[in-house]
Amino acid sequence: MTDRENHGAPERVIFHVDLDAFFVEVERQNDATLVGKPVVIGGLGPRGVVATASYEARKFGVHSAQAMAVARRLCPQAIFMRGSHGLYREVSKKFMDVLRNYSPTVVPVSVDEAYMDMTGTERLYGPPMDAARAITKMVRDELGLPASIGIGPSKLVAKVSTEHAKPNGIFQVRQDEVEAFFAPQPVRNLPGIGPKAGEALEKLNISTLGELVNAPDGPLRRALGPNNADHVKRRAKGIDNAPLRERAKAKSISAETTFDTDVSSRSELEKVLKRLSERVGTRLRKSGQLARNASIKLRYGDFTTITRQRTFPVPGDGDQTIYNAAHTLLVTAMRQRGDAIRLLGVAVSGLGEQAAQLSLMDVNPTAESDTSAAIDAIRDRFGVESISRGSV
Ligand code: TTP
Ligand code: MG
Repeated sequence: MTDRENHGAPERVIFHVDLDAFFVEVERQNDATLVGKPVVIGGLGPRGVVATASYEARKFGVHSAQAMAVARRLCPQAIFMRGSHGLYREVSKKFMDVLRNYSPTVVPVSVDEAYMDMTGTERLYGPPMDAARAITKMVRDELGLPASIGIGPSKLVAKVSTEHAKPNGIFQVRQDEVEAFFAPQPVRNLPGIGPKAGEALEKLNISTLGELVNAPDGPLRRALGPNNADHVKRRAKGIDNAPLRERAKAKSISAETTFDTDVSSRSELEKVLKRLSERVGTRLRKSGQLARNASIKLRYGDFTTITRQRTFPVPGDGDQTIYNAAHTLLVTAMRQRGDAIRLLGVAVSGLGEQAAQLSLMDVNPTAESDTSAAIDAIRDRFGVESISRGSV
């Protein structure tokens, strides 16, 4: 007998809906010549990063967060584009509105992804598979975009199911199928297992969720920390009782690096600052929000730590916007105290929807991104050295 039967509560029906190759499919709406071809969207400059790739390009190994230079090597025949970020935010809103036709509980988790509570909707829409088919059809009819849906008794199971549904599919896992579904999955498929935890588990010879469930607690706790180990083990069994509406959205997005040896070289710090800005920018754009401020965090060799914050002229999500503000802060801080630095961090805050409305009022927060695109286009034609921005 399962826990659920003990409690007599009805099985929850949670949908996790995620658009397929979101940025690419929006571009295809505007330009049908992109259909069926490998398309890669992201930063086109020399240090650019892939935001997303069409499934045709993924076959060559191209994926999100990869260096654009690597993507170009793997799939030189692809069409490379900077993308239209203001448009993605607008389409994202319409997508969430479509979902709200089917459930009062729609919880967006990123620009192209939401959880829906579909418990008790059978009388309205029929079995979950039928409801899911109706939703993907409406998304296709209204927005022209392909979506995939994972269905499960919890957010966790629904989310993992979506990976099996993609692209353009629906995949349902019922409560009594959860354990068997999870056991053979690689540990990294479990949301929350990042590269670090993945590595720690690898060292313990744990590669699947089934192995994780059966691993002895001692080593697991030493590898992941005592509280985290228990939590991860429960999730590896597919146990997740989290309500759909969890904590409030993150108030900030940050990335930081601790150096092996303290650094005082300005050019070295600028290089790292650039990389951190790009990492934060990528996550910000994925969240579909704009930020009002950027901040830096500096920890010196003696462990004193400072943070400094700066507000953007207009809310933005561009790597360059973030880098410019962070750079100004770094230069000022270094002038005040020139000691070697142990840790460098970049964050954005003041995240919000209110900011997105600005773009509809023609204050164009992506103007800088568009400039980047123009520069990138010239670079593509005449080589990297032909034009460089004054400030960098
Ligand atoms: P995802 O849903 O992760 O990716 P996707 O929609 O492109 O492809 P699929 O869901 O079919 O696997 O992210 C949604 C969008 O967010 C994506 O189109 C581009 C953006 N994004 C980034 O800019 N950087 C990233 O690292 C990721 C993962 C996404
Ligand atoms: Mg997606």
